[in-house]
Amino acid sequence: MRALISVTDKKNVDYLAKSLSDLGYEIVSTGGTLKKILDSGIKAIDIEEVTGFPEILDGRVKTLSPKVHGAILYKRDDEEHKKTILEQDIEPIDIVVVNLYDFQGALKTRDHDNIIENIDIGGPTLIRSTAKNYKDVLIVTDPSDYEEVVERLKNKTDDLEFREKLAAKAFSLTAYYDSMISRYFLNRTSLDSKYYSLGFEKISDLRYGENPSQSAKVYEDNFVESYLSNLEILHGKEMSFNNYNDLNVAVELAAELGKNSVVGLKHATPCAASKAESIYEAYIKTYNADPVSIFGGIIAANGIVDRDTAVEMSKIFLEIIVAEDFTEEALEVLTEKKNIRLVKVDFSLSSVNIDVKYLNGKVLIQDKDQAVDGFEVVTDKKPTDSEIEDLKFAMTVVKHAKSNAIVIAKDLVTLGIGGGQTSRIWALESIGNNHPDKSFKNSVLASDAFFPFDDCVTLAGEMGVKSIIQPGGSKKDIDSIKKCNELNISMVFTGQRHFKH
Ligand code: 93A
Repeated sequence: MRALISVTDKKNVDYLAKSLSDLGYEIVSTGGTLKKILDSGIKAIDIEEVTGFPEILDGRVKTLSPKVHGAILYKRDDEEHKKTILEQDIEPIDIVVVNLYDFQGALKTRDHDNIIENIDIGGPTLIRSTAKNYKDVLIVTDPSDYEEVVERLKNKTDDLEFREKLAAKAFSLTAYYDSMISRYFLNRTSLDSKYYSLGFEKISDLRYGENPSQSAKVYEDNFVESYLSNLEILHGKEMSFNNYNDLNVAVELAAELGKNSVVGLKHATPCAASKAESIYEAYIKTYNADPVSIFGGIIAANGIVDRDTAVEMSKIFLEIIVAEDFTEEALEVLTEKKNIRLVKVDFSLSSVNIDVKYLNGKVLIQDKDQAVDGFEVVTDKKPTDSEIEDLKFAMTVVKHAKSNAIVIAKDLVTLGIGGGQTSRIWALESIGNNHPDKSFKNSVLASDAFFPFDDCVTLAGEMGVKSIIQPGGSKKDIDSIKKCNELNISMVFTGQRHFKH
């Protein structure tokens, strides 16, 4: 009986080699792995003795030999195969233990030559050969399986079901590994390939999905470094499916609004936002902008939460506070609340320019909606400088609200956000209805898409709006422009629609 061991992650390999050796397996191994095994005082032979060929090309060719792959791939119950093995003087291999060159780690070095060197060829080939012949040969790719493998071999419970599971794990590893390599090359060459594999690593099971009846998991996209890559949960229960989804939107918006902005969010749509001189000031403004919806919501702060801010935040029930960081004193205040989640994200990392939607058997992949940029004044009246700041602010917020969406803002604070409405005028009406006591005098308005009629302008004028930003592009733009001129409202067109569904 023979076991071939060739691993980059050498964790517990001595335990495994010793156990297999004790069970009567002859250990065959490659360069670094062999050294580690021999150094632990376990008997093993060099792969070169099996291949009859030295490791060449700096180890690029070590196990790529018919002596190795014949030993793995031959079907034990096939007379022709058996004959061939005997004729070719090939000694069977019964167990293959492999894990791969650290391609993911090499990506971080951003050194192309080093990355190329870390593309494992022989390893995946061993894995695929063995997993294909899983009925006869055991494939072990995960060090956390070593103990179970040894136990099952000892008790002779390494049944077909177990072997097939190990094969499934092995093929999912090589598929993941290849998808990382393919993304690296597609990225470099900007090739629009016919085939596209993303490749995700599971980081945890979630208690449930969007609703308790749905099961769910969370995976990491190791190919990118973005806001949520180094997410740290400093306090509170584990994150739920909705927590992740909501937090992502809140962070994206706070990042786009910039330093010292604070976003309040519920059900993946912002309910209030502001940008100020400090996180404290921004939090107070955001809270006051909608003290109703924020109950049980998420606060994203693009900056450091200090003690005073924490005291204010602790006055209401919040699901999550996500921030660039928290001072020690702020943590003391906030950790007194058991149910709140305190999360740290790195706002200095960038957003990932990819948006994926899985439909029933179709996958839609698009670029992210780009930042708000540039506009053209279309009315007689021009917006003032401070109105321009507010218009850009409101457009940034409306971009992150569900369509149809309208945002009214003033002095870099939202006065009302109407999102997720099936009619545009309802989005605007809902702002007035939801904030009955609020004055919208001298405010600005942003719309995520054009006005099909002049009804929104008419209502905005009645509410006290003085300036409007919208993409434009309706056949009836002229009606809205005329109405603005009539009501002495300035209006700008961006030419960029921001639907979000
Ligand atoms: O360079 S390779 O692609 N060529 C090979 O023939 C080969 N065989 C095994 N890499 C190869 N391996 C890999 O070497 C294994 O996948 C394993 O990760 C690694 C172990 O090398 P060492 O034992 O020298 O540390």
